[in-house]
Amino acid sequence: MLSYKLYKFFLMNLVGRIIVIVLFMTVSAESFAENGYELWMRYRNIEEKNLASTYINSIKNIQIDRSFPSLKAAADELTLALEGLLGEVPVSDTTLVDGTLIIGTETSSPMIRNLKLSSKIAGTGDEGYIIQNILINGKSCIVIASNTEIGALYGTFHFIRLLQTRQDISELNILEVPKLKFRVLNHWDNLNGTVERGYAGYSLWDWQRLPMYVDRRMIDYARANASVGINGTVLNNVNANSKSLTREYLIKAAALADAFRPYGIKVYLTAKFSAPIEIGGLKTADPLDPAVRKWWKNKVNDIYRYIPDFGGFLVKANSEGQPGPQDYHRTHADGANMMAEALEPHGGIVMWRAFVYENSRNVDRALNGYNEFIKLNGKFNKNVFVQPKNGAIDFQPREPFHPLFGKMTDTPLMMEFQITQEYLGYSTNLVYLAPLFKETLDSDTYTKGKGTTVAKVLEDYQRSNGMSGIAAVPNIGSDINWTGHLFGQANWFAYGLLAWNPQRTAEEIADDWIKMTFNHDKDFINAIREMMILSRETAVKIRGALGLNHIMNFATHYGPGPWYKDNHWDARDYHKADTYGLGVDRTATGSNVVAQYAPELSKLFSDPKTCPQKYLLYFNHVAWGYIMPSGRTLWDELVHQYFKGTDEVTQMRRIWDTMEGKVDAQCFNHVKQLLKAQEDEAIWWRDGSVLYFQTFSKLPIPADLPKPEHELNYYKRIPFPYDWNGIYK
Ligand code: GCW
Repeated sequence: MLSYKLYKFFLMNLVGRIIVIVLFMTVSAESFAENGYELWMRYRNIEEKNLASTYINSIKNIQIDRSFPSLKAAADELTLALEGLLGEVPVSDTTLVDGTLIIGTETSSPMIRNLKLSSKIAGTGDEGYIIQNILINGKSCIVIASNTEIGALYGTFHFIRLLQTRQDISELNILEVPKLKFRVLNHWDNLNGTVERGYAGYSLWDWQRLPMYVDRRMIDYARANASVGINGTVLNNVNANSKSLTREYLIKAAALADAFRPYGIKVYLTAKFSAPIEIGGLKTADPLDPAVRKWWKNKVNDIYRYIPDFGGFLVKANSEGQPGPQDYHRTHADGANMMAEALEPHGGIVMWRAFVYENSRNVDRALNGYNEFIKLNGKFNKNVFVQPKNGAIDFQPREPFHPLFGKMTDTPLMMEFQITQEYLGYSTNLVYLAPLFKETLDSDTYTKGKGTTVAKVLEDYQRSNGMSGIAAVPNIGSDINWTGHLFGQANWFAYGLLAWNPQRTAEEIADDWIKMTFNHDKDFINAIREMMILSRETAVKIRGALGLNHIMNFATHYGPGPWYKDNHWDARDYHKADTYGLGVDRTATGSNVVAQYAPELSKLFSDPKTCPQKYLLYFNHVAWGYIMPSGRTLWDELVHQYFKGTDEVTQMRRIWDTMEGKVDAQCFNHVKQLLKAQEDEAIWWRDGSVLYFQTFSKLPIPADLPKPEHELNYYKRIPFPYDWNGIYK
């Protein structure tokens, strides 16, 4: 009754109406607060008046042929960007004026054809582009030209990035070609909508409503990927479900492929090795069985009927319980080649994962992947990639590069990184991953002499094997800001740019991302960049100092667990703490993982004096009293690392706290809350781990450091409510 009266009051009364309008405006303002949905494609008005008018004068007329889908996508993006950045959209006609922006290929644009840029454009390959200021008939123009429409779209995104980061666009002479051909995201999305190790809500793929309904979000996903050059997406989890290969699901996947195509993104699927049995009605999945081979051929032909540019399969076989060729006493090569033969006539590829290990406490897991695959070097079809993770264990905060890099001389390797923070505090923690990616890519394998970096190894396969590639497990989900943590967006962004060009630095990528996501205040940029760069080392100090790894809670992969053990798994296998010291002996006196590396590295890693400190305990079992380069004993250094790590998180939190008012309030509070949680968790890790290792070292915590507040058992018992295994298995 009361509400009816109020309603009448508001409608009938002038003051009431004004109140309604004000209320509406407040609510609208609130709902337009920034929630991170736009990602780095945040096209806010350029406030610097002079710069904005220079840009406006340089972009007065856009000439682009919208009848090509990728060029239409480029034109749409430019419209959106220029409207946002400059407040106006240039005309689009055929007149040539000062400030004409010409975008396209020699096929799509007669103007580009007439410019005689052929030899230059030829050097841009299938996906590259040039961006250049050119005087045409006395008019200053900017030309974005390429061999393919997708190249022009990438060039357009690059051009928009120049504006977003406030670059001078009067003397452009850019030629970009991606260094790696396949730049892929490996989603771990399940058909029931959950995401394995996904911490940003549920899967983006709406299997129920596809193909009738394709959400606008699919286009925004494609835009984001294209803006950083990602050109492939594996839709489903490597812990695969055969159903994804049934007609019902292929039709749905085809709808996604159609949506992504203008953005240059190919769709891939995971292939469950036992699919011929599960959905094909066969009795076996033996890769040498003719009926099985035929089944895969037919299945692949079928897929191409729905998705004519289907990318291929990603396969996890004989790993963590997944079926595979070894179930039939065949090799990984037998399995991969069977699928590769079916895909080859269509131009598809196989990405065969090298993440295999014997689930046995007697074997050092770091040995397995290399041993299994090195003997198959050169035995794979030419359209097969073997895909190792960046390190031999499992996406740890820090691991040395996987020893297969540089050693698989005759079979191309495709890098697999993880963007989702499975071992790095989920989407609660701010950890900028570009330094991690760079560390691996820049690692020198020495396999063809000094300077044979992992990046070079990956790139060289393009010349030797005609294909090169990189993949990453994304952190993307249905959360409104896509990645759970706003700063998680930076990791998606950084992965894309590094996949395009592994030479780029973590710092310059961070700078671009900050400018595109937040603002252009120099002090803000410097402080946030510093915080981001520091964040990875900070995470390592807390979760894997001095080369420690895999000492998290095993059930959840969240929080500390150096004490964790069950029937199959014991964290002590990964840290080997005893009264003598700490670390895993992987030298010749131990599991001899060092022998899998080039002799230069093997020698370096085998001696605690020459082993880089960051890998010390990965390769060596070191005495508690061993004197570290700092002059401290190993024990004191370890404890110092834990304390330094937590201090750094506090520092990060404080830096962010000073940014109030410099970023949107909603974003500010989001990050502020998460940094507080990160700080609390760092203390949990620190105190729990220090007290646990102390039970072996029997040494006191250095006098200059505070003592943990509680007993070890307190930290061991801290529950983690989000029991991943309980929910999804
Ligand atoms: O470390 C493990 C993860 C699994 C994952 C696996 C893999 C997809 O805990 O969740 O399964 O790695 O990479 O295959």
